[in-house]
Amino acid sequence: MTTRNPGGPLNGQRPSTLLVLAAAALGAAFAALSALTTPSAVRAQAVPGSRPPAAVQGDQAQVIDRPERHELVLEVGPTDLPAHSGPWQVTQIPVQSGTFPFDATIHAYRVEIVDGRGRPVPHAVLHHTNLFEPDARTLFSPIMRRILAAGSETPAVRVPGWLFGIPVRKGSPFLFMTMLYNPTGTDYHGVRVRLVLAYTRSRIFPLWKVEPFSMDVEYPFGEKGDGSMAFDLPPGRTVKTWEARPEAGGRIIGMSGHLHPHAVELKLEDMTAGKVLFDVKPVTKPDGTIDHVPVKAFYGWTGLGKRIYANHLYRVTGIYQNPTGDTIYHHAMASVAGAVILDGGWHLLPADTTNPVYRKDAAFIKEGPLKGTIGQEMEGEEGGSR
Ligand SMILES: [Cu+2]
Repeated sequence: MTTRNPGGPLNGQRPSTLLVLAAAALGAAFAALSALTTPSAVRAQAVPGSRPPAAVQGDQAQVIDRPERHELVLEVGPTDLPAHSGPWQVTQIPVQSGTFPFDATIHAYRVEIVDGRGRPVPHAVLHHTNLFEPDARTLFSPIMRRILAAGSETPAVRVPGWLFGIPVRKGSPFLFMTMLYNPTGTDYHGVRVRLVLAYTRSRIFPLWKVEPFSMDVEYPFGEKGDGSMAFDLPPGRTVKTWEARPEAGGRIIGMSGHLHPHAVELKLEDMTAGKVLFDVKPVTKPDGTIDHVPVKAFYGWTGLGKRIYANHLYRVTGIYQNPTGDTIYHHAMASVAGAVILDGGWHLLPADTTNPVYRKDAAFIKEGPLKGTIGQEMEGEEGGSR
């Protein structure tokens, strides 16, 4: 959503930025985790296979365990992707559901995309993918739990499985959403998307089970209430904030965020204690666009993590400086994301499915990847951490 290019492959239409945000933010959460350890991110690769195409155009994701590789594969599709198609020109795969087959923690994930003959498809066709857990909520908002997310630019993310992991539980449901398009000049048929989760099943490891979190200045649904997290930038300075109390206390072990061009600062404060927990300026490229938002890992002599308390109020702030004389519409986003060790050990934060905020979020998710409003295209989406 950073560039205005109505003639681009996405035809000037903007998918739900709520979900785009989730992809960026959860990538940031994993990036924060990996910053605590030796980063060993490797480029996501499609693994060639020779599965015949099967008709699975229902609403169930296939769940395939690869026990020898400690990988759980969630697969959706097939669909066809004609060359030079925006999201509105391809047949999107509806949101698919499934259940986790066993208790595990996830410490790495990647996306594989293959065509009907099992050949790899370029990751350029993936706009974003999200994994939700309907029975649970997020730490700072009663919306549905976001387990992880990825976009085409997301490298495979990996942290040591003995050290950290995000728990999933046997029998708990998930929703898997994928948005595809095809900016390339090649037609792809029978395309399937696989979210490959590297898991640990151990009574001892990982040492820390963590919960991802994010806070956006436009939470929960944006100023127009349509799920769009993008806001307008009038000339000069714009400051946006959102405040919430977390559902549980804990220790934040790492953080990053997501910003667009003209952003100057992003911070998270404990308003109750009057403390700044995170305060960064984006790293920009020579042309002024965002290269990345710094990743901060919190550990040192005083121990692991920065404390957050359930009875404290937290504020996320995004600051922009628009140097042009004109308002830039639907331009800006600002969110922080990270990973928390919950007090008392990891526990599910149960969803209150009667909460109106939960219900509205769930309705947006079930509408599928094209939910959202007409706006700018998001080819220039950037600024998340890698
Ligand atoms: Cu964005």
